[in-house]
Amino acid sequence: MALNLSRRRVLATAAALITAVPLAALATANASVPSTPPGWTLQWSDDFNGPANTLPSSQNWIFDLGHGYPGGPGNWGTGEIQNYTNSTNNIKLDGAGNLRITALRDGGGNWTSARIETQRANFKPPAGGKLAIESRLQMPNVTGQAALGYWPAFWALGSPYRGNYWNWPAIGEFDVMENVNGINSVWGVLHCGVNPGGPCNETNGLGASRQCPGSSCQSAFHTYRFEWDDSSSPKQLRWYVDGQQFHSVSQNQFDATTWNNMTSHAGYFLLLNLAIGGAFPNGVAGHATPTSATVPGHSLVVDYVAVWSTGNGGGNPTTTTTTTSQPGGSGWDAYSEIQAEQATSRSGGTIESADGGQAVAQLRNGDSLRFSGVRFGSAAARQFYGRVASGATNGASGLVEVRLGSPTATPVGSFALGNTGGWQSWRTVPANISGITGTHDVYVTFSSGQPNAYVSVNWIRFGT
Ligand SMILES: [Ca+2]
Repeated sequence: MALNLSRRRVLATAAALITAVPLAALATANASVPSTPPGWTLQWSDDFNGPANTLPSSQNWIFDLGHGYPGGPGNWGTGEIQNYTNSTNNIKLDGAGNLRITALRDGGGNWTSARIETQRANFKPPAGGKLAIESRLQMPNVTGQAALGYWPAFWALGSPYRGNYWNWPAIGEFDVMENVNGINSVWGVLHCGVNPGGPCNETNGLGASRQCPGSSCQSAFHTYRFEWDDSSSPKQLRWYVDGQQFHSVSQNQFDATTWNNMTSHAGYFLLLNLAIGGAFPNGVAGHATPTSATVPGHSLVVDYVAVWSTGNGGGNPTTTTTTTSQPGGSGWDAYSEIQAEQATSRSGGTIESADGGQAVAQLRNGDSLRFSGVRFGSAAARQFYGRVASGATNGASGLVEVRLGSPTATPVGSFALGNTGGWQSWRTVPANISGITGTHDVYVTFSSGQPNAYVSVNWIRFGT
């Protein structure tokens, strides 16, 4: 899902290869997340099991709404025209173990559809290990003129994009599956570096495509997989359809800065969406899409999404999937995840297993965490992020505050938190802070007008 403009060169080549002869309309219904192979660990998954005509879990997914992120590029940076909603007309479970994202057009010619992204934004391999991102899905079952403008995608964006929206493509984008205009082909693309040009040849990105094996991408489910291999030399990114590799890039294609900018941050979040119109389908069609011939009502059908990891000596990868800021003689890196349970000192709360790691649970008014020697460097930090959950009842809420140097100093930033859907319903909440540079003792303090626990904290970090 290139965030802007078109990729005509890649596309023209790929389009010329299309012969689109669906072999079968076997659309097998729901399977489920495959069993985890020996040596691998399931990091996260959603099987989309649940009652028919309900939304997918908000514990797993964020619903992107409208025509862009608040403060981000218009039309999601791609020129796509639809309005994203969280209506079950556009996005729902089918009751048979699948998620359906459906593009609709109203009597006025206005298109609606849906786009979701994972709450988790820290998918990356353990150091020296591998990460696999996989989905089994069926593209909208529509081809030819009726499919003009359909643009389904399963993809990942670097976590620093969330809340910033203007740092693409340096933070990295992995397009595991993209398709336009009902063509029997999957595109896999890496976006990185600078736009235009740069090491990823933006705005095209570094991509490849191929027909779906056996039956067409539109007529049947296929399995789309991306692997980030931090264990090979050189390190490598690989794309697969039904187990057949069709694209790869290697670290030695890039300068160190480009590679580090897309791999050394906290990790990636995953997205599923069905766009209508925009630069990619327009570029392939050679004209604007959709057209009056485009037929609404077709769905991207997703059986599951799963993320596995392996490596790091076979230890428990759930504690090694993120870049963790470590205390010690050199203090903490403000821009990596600072684990709450590793606080230099703590007042209140209890350490519990949570959210794929550990967290300080059940914090209440008057509690605090101290992190001694957090290094912000010379670029002013203007964002604070807390990975938090709350099962607070009866409408209780409170503040999560950041202070420098003293637990009673005036807060440099804060956010309010009430019930997130439960004590294990984790979300990353941002707050603006005044520009901070240098090295400071950071205090996270908790303030509420009522006595009960209202927040658990997994980690904190800062951003520029
Ligand atoms: Ca399923």
